[in-house]
Amino acid sequence: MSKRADRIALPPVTAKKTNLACHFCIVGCGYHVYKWPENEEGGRAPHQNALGLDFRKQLPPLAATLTPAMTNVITDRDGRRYNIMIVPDKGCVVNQGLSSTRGGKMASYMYQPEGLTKERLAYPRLYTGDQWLDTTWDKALAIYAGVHKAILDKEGPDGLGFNVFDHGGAGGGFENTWGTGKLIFSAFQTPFVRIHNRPAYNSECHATRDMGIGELNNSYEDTEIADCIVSVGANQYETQTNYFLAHLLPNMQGATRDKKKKFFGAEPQPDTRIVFIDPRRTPTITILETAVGKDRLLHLDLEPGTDIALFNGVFTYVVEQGWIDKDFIAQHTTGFEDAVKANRMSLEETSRITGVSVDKLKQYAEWAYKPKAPGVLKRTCHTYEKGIIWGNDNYLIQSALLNLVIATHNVGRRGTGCVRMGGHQEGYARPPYPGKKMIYVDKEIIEGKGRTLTIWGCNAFQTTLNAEAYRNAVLRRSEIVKQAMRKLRGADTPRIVEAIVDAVMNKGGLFVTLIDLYPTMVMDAAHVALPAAHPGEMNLTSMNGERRLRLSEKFMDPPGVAKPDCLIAADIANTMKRLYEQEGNAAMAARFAGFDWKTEEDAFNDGFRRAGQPGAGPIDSQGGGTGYLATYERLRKAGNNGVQLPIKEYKDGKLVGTEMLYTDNKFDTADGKAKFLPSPWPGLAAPVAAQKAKYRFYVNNGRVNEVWQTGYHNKYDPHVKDRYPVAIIELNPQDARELGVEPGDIVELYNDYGATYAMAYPDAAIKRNHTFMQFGWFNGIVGDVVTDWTDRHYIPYYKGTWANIRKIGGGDHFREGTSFKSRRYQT
Ligand SMILES: Nc1nc2c(c(=O)[nH]1)N[C@H]1C(S)=C(S)[C@@H](COP(=O)(O)OP(=O)(O)OC[C@H]3O[C@@H](n4cnc5c(=O)[nH]c(N)nc54)[C@H](O)[C@@H]3O)O[C@H]1N2
Ligand SMILES: Nc1nc2c(c(=O)[nH]1)N[C@H]1C(S)=C(S)[C@@H](COP(=O)(O)OP(=O)(O)OC[C@H]3O[C@@H](n4cnc5c(=O)[nH]c(N)nc54)[C@H](O)[C@@H]3O)O[C@H]1N2
Ligand SMILES: [Mo]
Repeated sequence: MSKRADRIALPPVTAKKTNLACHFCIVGCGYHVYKWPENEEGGRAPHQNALGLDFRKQLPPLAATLTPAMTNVITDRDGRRYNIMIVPDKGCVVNQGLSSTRGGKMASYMYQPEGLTKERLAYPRLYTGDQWLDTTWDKALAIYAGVHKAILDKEGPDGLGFNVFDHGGAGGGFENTWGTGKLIFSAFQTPFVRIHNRPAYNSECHATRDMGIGELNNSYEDTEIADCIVSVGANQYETQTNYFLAHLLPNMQGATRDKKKKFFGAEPQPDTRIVFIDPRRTPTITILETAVGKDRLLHLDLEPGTDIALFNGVFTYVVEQGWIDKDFIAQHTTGFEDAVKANRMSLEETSRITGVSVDKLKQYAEWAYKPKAPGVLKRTCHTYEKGIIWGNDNYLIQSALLNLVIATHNVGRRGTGCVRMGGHQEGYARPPYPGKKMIYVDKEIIEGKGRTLTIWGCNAFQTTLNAEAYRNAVLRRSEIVKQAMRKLRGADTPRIVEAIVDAVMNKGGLFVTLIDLYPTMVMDAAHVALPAAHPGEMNLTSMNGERRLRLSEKFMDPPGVAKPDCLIAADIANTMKRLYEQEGNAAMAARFAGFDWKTEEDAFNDGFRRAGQPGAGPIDSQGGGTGYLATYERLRKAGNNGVQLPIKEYKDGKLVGTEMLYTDNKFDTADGKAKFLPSPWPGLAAPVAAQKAKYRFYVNNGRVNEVWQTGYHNKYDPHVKDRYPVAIIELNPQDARELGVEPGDIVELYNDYGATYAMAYPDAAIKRNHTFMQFGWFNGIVGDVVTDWTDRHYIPYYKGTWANIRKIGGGDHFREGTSFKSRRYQT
């Protein structure tokens, strides 16, 4: 898409129309795709274009959201070229016609051999020692399977490493998590696996699950009808944009009063209030202040990493005030008294630790938990994300928060809930993890363990903790394999396999495979690269943050010979199976059986649907039960509104879902009772505290609106790359002056773990000695200065590290092309 495009071709009425849930975040906004031959165009009269809009006169405001970025020209495998237009669906209850700056560019990010996405992997590639060469699937699979089989035979599966996505949307969906999971856990049976965003195979939510409460337990509608919203470590405007615009904001603006009446009748309806718990003044906070004023908004700008103390103090206070649901606690929970005892903390002590005044703590407690009339509990919806998931002790923070939520019965009632805001959409369906205990995979790789590493739809080079040390180890070990490959001349597959196996078994090498859309930074270490397909190029089901399952339909071909991940998994399994059959090993061949899928629908039916069949037992607590009711055909009909899992029944031609979990007060514990967990304040972990003692700046980090994750598409998009040529670091202007740093200057961050670069972006909203750095960007990797400390389940504290900053040089050329206006819209 050219930067200067100012004209949009309209879809003719004959355009093919399909559904697509945006794959750029958990919210999963509904979009419609229109596709029609390149040389055709619809007319401006409403009956002449597929949008049914009258373009002969000026459209009324917001009648349609249409930009050149929502269009593209694509080429299918038969060589035919088509226009595509991907526009938000007004009929979708999730986004109601809104589009984010990310989803609104989906069309631009579909494959175009001459355009923005031209770097996509289209063919399998083999690193021959000194050069990447395109090769065939057969050759690449033969080498991959040959190496894996040799290691499996020699020493079993423990050294077969995988970094793999576990989610929905792109790089996920039920089809692909099932395909990869079945391959890795049932066929290879390796425990040496980590998830895309953390260094082990585990949950982001151990504590809440131990307490019996799954993390996606309400609907976006509950945010619309809540009396109070408590947002903890989440920046919804930038990270769940249309959840914020279509659900949170309308409630704060009073636009949902009628809905509340419908739900709650005569129950008192106080003006909605919101409490943000975040060390940083986020764009979400400033935008909301601008939209609805400051009176009903409270920001608890706590000291980094002190959430546990904050929740314990407020829990103690709320219990003392009697603002709890005693009957509910008595009948449906266990462990209350122990938690009260273990977590007791006065508001004065809480204030001393968190830096939040006693008055503000009381205000929070009153807004969120003080009954709205005698005996009438508030309906408070708690939403949290990476500020505490990647916070100072994930397990204890979630315990502390949930204690407060359970005591005040803010779960299982409409208008309440305690939920992750979420990252990607979800699509989890996998056999159980085969390991006896979790493994800190990254650390073991650094220590020289593991023989192979398949990096599948993720990129730890840019996103892991202690990232510089990690990259260093992987690059060093992969180079040993490259050396061995470099010496080969005219070698056939067995000889190539032999050389690789020798390098990894005897010389400390690591054989690295990338399965991705793009040749990412991981290519620096890889030996084989396999091209994957993403939504739109395949059929894919995933669920959003309110468990809404949708089918995103295929509307175009993937580039070259790229394939859906589930079918790549099947190819790997089938190649392994053939190798074992050839040597007459029926037992091992059987382990790799069950992958005779022709399409992604076969993978869906094998995984998601079978998981839910009566008697088979649920594989995933959120998808299980009655999953067999879901077919592609029914989901296609359910359109962008889909169905909220778990599915209850199929009635009158419709799938019937579940809006809220735990309305029956039966929780996911053995005795069905929600469980309080003691979570006393532990302080900062020693390695983190050591950085804090030694270095000046708190290096907070996370997302910016325009960029999706590692920027795998964005880095080729001038609209985004010119805005963020280097990862930005927001810092206080006074601090910047002291460092002699101007906006746009390049600075170095360094501490005991590593060093990286960033582009200075001073903003008065950032406190003295605090910073906020864009995470995951290819040019400036904050993970280089993140410590290797994790909680007991190997959950990192990505958000908390400290570093020094020094100026590297002037950024004149960045200043010319980049705006340094505050990213916080303010009046
Ligand atoms: N310091 C710090 N570190 C963090 C975080 C933080 O807040 N701070 N956040 C963490 C979190 S929450 C996350 S989610 C991670 C993100 O870390 P990653 O998951 O590693 O980052 P992504 O960019 O989402 O990686 C997706 C990769 O898969 C490819 N891809 C996309 N779609 C497909 C597909 O359909 N198939 C295949 N095979 N590949 C595909 C993309 O090209 C890209 O290379 O980072 C984590 N790391
Ligand atoms: N635009 C955009 N949207 C995205 C993504 C993206 O890459 N770009 N990625 C998606 C993914 S995978 C994820 S996981 C989500 C993440 O969504 P969010 O969690 O909303 O985003 P983050 O920016 O990672 O971090 C949230 C907040 O944590 C705060 N924080 C830092 N330390 C602390 C602390 O000690 N206590 C508390 N209470 N807060 C703290 C930060 O100041 C920050 O405002 O976003 C999703 N949406
Ligand atoms: Mo995430």
